[in-house]
Amino acid sequence: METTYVMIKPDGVQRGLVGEIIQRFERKGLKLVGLKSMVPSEEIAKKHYEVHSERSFFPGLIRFVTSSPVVCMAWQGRDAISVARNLIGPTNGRDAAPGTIRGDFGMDIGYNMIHGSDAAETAEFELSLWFPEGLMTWENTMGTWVYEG
Ligand code: DAT
Ligand code: MG
Repeated sequence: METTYVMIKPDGVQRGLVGEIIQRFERKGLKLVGLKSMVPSEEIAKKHYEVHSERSFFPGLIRFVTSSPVVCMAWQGRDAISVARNLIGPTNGRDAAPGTIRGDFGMDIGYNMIHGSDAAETAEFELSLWFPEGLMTWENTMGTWVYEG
């Protein structure tokens, strides 16, 4: 089982898409093992996007992501990292296929509503950054009808 870090960014919250977005992960069959909302500090935002710190869009990205609440989530399942990235779609909403979150709701590379970890190492780093308190362990009885074996 993999666990991935997913975050609805300020534009997704401001646009009232929180329920719609969470529903897509739920319906897919992923298990929710972490959920909270906060206005991120500059410190946590900079750590999260550290790989982009030399890019020209970095200052604007930090301003944006710290501007109002985000919804932090941890979703678990088989291949959860790639499954979540596929639900989310490519970075620029204008290139994203309909059916993906960015394809259905996004028109801009900067305002793309949602973040999803891109690899096992980044998932581990991001989950410990945003959920230092740890994640929930629980039995999802519906899971027996999500995976055949
Ligand atoms: P993703 O969120 O699809 O993993 P990324 O890791 O390449 O994309 O970039 C992180 C975020 O930075 C992305 O969601 C939006 C912003 N961003 C990336 N490239 C950008 C660009 N060329 N101009 C403005 N914002 C950009
Ligand atoms: Mg990324």
